[in-house]
Amino acid sequence: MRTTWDIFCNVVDNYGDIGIAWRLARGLVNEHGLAVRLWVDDLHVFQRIWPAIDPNAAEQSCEGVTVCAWRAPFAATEPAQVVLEAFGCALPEAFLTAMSAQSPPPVWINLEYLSAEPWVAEHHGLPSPHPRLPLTKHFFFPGYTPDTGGLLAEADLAERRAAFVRAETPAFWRQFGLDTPHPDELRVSLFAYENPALPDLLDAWVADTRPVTCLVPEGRLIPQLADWLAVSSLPAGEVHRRGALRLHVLPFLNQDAYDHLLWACKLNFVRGEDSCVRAQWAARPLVWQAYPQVGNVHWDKVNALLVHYTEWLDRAAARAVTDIWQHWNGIPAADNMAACWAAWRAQQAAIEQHAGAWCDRLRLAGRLTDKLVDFAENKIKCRVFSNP
Ligand code: TRH
Repeated sequence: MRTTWDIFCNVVDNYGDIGIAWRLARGLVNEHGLAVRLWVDDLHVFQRIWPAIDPNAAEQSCEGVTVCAWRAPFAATEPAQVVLEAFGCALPEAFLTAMSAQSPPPVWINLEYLSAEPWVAEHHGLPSPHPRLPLTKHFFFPGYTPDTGGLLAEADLAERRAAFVRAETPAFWRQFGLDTPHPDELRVSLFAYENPALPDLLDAWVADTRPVTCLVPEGRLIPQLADWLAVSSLPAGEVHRRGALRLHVLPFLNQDAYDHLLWACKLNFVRGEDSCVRAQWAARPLVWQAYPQVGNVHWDKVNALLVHYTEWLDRAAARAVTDIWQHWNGIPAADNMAACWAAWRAQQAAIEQHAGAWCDRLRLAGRLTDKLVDFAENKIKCRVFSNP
């Protein structure tokens, strides 16, 4: 019989929580044949990254996953064998009680946020008993090294990307009214939070000696871009030119089409967590903007990933990558954006080459879905033996 899983996702803001939960749910069904129920408290946000989702349905089947609206009060439901709480979203009290009434109780896992910081490996897999109920939650930490929970990636991701790149993607560009890029042209995708460094970056692209085409999916950056362009609105489909820069606003894409954009561009500005990992798997250079946290805690995350990412780069290229990432995240040590961009351009070839090698190294961390399934199946076996 197929092992059953319940995944709970509370959409805090943005798309990362549901983006990761959805990717994970699809992977568990497609690659491991599990029966997965995904509980989501905001189906409207879900629909943005996956348009087939009906935001009004209490229950629907999508890509083999049973998607349920997570509403309060939570209706009585029999818990699955494995219950995964995405990012400490706090399970409904009634559901916890139902879990504790089962014998043996479900395997309870909290999926944590991704970080390259060294403490992650020490915390991965640790148990935490519930203060009242006979339940134990386990912390599962994704990460960049083999001693962590690894990274989300489909088993066939590299092949799908290679096939897309081999096809040279003219059809992909045509859907946005764009030609295949000129060899001299730099196509950049830009997905970011509001950022004080943005105007200087755009100015640097305007002044570039070679053409830069920037593709921006609709979202939080649009008002800031409209200000910089001095236009009152900036709907999807608009194109603006300033010096060497051509700026295109794209519609917000579904999660798979966004992957194609990352594969098709020569440089990707990404943010948060999921797009950052996808840009790394794209084997293209990236600039990451971490999700801003109180007290600039996110700077540690940026610097920790930089340590890994630049380890095998030569000094000048490592400096160029570090400077532009740090400047983009507001970390004070970095130079001004014009200088960062000039240095990045000077090292572009080395950085491009490194992006492919980095992808090979990432595989050593292991695939999160495989590791999560192993973790849960081992716990299930232990319970069967201790509850004959
Ligand atoms: O949207 P985000 O800023 O999400 C954030 C982070 O995950 C952060 O860690 C978390 O704490 C916070 O939410 C609450 O960035 P992220 O993680 O890259 O997620 C974006 C998702 O949206 C990802 O799955 C890719 C998807 N996406 C599309 O499907 N279409 C698009 O056009 C774009 C730009 C993104």
